Amino acid sequence: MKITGAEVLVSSPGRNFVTLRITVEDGTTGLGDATLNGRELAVAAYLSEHLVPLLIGRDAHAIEDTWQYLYRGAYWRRGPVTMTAIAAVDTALWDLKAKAAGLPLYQLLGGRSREGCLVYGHASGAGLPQLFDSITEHLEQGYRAIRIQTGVPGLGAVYGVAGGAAPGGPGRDGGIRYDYEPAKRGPLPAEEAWDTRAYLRHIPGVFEAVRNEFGPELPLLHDAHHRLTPIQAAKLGKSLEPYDLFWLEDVTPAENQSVLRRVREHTTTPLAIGEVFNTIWDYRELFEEQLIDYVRSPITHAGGITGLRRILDYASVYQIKSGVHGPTDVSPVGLAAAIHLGVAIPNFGIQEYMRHSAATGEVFRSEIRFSDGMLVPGTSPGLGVDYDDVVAAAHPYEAAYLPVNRLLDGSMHDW
Ligand code: CS2
Ligand code: MG
Repeated sequence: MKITGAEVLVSSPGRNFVTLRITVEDGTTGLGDATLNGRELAVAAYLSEHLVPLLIGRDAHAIEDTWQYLYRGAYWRRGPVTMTAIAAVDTALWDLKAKAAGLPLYQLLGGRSREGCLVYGHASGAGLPQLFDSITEHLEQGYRAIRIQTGVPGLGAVYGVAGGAAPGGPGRDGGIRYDYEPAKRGPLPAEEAWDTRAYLRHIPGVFEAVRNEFGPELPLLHDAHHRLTPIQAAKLGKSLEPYDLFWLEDVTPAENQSVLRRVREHTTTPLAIGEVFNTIWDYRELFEEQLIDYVRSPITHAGGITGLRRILDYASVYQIKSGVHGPTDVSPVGLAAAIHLGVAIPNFGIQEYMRHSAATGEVFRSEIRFSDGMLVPGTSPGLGVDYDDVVAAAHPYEAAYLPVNRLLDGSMHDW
C-alpha cells in the first residue's frame, strides 16, 4: 500500500486546526490530527517541509518502522512540535490500515473492552450561581462526570472559566452555554493575572458548595493548570480530600517529576498529569514511583496511537489509567483516535470531552457519538472521520495564542 501523496490542511472553523491527509496508490486516504494550540503553523511547516517528502513512496502498512524512522531519523528528538507531527502521520497510517482491513480502528487495537468511553465535561462559572447552572446543564446533556473551574475573587479572567456566558442564553453555535476557548485570535497573547493564595483560599469552599448542592456521588475533576509549587499543590490536594475528587490535574509543573513525591506525601487526592508531555520518557519517574493516577497525554501530542498506546501499556504495569486530553484543540480526528484506543485498552480511566462547535463538525464529519455519558465509536472502517475541503476552505487560518499569566507583581507565571 504505497503512499502517493500527503496534504497538510489548515482550517479555522472558530479555532485553528491542522490536519494531515495521506493518500495511497488506490486513492484511499487517512487522516491525522496535527493541531498544536497557538503553534499550529510550526507543525504544519515541520510536516510539509520535512516529513511529507520522506513519506512519498513508503509502505503505508509499515507504521512502526515509519514511526521509528521519523523519531530517530530527525536526530533532534521529542518536543511538542516533533511529536505532534509524528502523531499526525501515525494516526493517518492507522486510519489507512483499518480502512484496508475493512474494520473500525478499534478492531485492530484489540477489539472492544467496553461499550464506550466514559467522558467528563467542562462546567465553569465566574461564581457559584453560574457554576451550578453550568453543572446542571452538563447533567441535563447526559454527562456523568464533570470538571469544575471557577473564577477567583479579586482576579479577572482565569483558566477554564467561560466569560460572558449569559445563564439561559445559547452557547457558541447553540452548544453548551459555558464552553470555554482559551486561544484568542489576535497578534499577541492575552495577559491574565494570578494570585495563588487567593485561589487556595477559595477553591475548597467551591467544592464544599458543589457537594452540598449535587451530592457525594458525582465524579468531580479540577485542573490547577500547572500553577502551584509542590507544597501549595500538597495543601490543595489535602484541602480537597473531604470532597472526594475523581482527580486533581496538573497541580504543579512536572518537568521535574520528582517534586510529585512532596505532593503524594501529603494527600490521597488522585493526580492527573501529562497533557503537555509527549513521550514515554516524560512519564518514567511518575510511573515507577506511583506519583500519578491518570495519564493525560492525547494521541495528538504523544506520537500518535503508536506512541500513546506504548505509554498506556507501561502505565498499566503500575495500575495507572488513561485520562486522555480532549479539549476543543484536539480535533475530531484526534478525539476519534482516542475513542478507538480508549474502547480497546485494559486501563481506560476517563476521556475529556469538550464539545466541538457546530462549525467544526461541518469540516470534520465524525461517526463518534455521545451516548449515556460516553463517547462511542462508529462501525465504518478506519477512524470514521471525513474532512470536507470545501467547508474548510471557507475558514482560513487566523493567528491565535493561548494567554500568558503574570503574578500580581507583574512577574511571569505558568498559565
Ligand atoms: C486544559 C486544556 O483541557 C484541559 O485540561 O488543560 O484546555 C488546555 O488549557 C488547552 O488544551 C491548551 O490549548
Ligand atoms: Mg489540563
